[in-house]
Amino acid sequence: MNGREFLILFLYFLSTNANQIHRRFEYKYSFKPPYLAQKDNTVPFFEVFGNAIASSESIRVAPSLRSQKGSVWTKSKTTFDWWEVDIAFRISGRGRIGADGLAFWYTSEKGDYNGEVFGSSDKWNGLAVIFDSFDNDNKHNNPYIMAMINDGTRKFDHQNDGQNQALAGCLRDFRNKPFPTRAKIEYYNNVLTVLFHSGMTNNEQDYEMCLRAENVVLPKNGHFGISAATGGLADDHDVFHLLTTSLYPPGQIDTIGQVPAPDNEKISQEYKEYQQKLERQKEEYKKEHPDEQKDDLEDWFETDNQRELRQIWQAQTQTAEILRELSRKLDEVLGRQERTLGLISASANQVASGGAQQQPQYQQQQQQFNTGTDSGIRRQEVDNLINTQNILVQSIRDLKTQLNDLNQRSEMLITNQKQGGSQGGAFDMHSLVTEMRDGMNQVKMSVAGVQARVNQPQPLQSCPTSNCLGLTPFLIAIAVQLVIILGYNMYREAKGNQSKKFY
Ligand SMILES: [Ca+2]
Ligand SMILES: [Ca+2]
Repeated sequence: MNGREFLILFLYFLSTNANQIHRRFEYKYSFKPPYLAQKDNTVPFFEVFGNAIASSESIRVAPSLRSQKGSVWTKSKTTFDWWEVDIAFRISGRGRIGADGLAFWYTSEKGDYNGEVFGSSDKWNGLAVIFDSFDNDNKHNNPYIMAMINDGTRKFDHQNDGQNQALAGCLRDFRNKPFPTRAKIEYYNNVLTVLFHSGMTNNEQDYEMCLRAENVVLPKNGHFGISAATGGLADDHDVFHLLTTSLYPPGQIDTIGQVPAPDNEKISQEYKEYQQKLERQKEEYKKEHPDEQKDDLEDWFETDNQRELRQIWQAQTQTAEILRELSRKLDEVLGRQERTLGLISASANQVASGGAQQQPQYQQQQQQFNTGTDSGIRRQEVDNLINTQNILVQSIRDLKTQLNDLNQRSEMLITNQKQGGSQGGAFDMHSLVTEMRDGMNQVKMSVAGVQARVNQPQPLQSCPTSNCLGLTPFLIAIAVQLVIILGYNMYREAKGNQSKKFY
């Protein structure tokens, strides 16, 4: 790398670095749990006024009792021009309607909690972001979030909920949410932005834009504060944290943002001392409260409401997950369906354009089987063949039965002839011959029936059963039997005539 390339890279690094806003967390203008309040209920770097009560986890700025007022203010004024403040709070009450509300302040002087505006002074100099719970003008537009700038001359118009005095605002319900509601108030380059987190999830990213105003001019140095008040109706107003970050335009951190060296050392020393003091107090507190463990354990249990809310939230999250999964699967199915439709229309086009030889092999086979264009046999033919075979077997069985019957009769006839002599022989003989003729006719008819039914051109490959009997041998056997019987009768008659001659 030569010197020129290095210079270009260095300039590029400077320019990208210069485009970013510098942010610095301001611990002197912030509070957060745990150990939010010390054992004397003071909050480091803050002052607590009125009915406000600080605990290790939160500050109850105004409790759910009638006509309460409380506030918490930074001790020192800001030393930076631009800032972002993130507050997490919960306004909750049993009533469908609550009162009065909570306000975030950035003013040149601290407000008085005995004041008329949500636990602070009227005619303030600076900014108020008001979370107004109660609908004084009955326009059904509360709870409402609004920003109002005051130069120390205007009185807040409670009757109209400050409607005509607001810089900007948004209609959001911030009461009784499962998770703490949050607001991010940013003042940078004279642009005021308020983002709001509805408290429906515990996702850090769920902020929504509430308001944005340009050309906002606030006092150069001021105090941050939070105040709240109740009236005839009363909500609990709890604040969990206030986190301040100072903002510096790109390139300014080296000059303006950088505090002078002696000051820097002083602040570091202060912070170190504060940390040590905090640790000492923690240990003392533990010594003085050996049953603290038990109290901590109680935090592990939740009230019915908390449990219910948690379950609702879990169910909601699960439902959302399932919906996402369903939607994904539906997309998949739709995709497959489209692909299949595409394939079908493509193959239809091929068939139409005479490209049948390109069909899948199984389709071809299927078609051949159905139409019989191949040398193979059709399904219907196979069925016919089996039916015919069954009929043939049955007919042959019938024939065999009749043949046995005939055989028995002829045997009986011969026996009778042997035993009965010539008495009445002629008559018996005649009737027997008639019976035999009938039997023969039956056999003939059966054979004709079988021939009519078996009209298949192709002969059976093999005999289905052991009772298989050829038609020609069968007829020959009948003929032979008849010849024997007739011959025997003729012989008997001739013998009879001879004997008559002797007598
Ligand atoms: Ca109001
Ligand atoms: Ca209203």
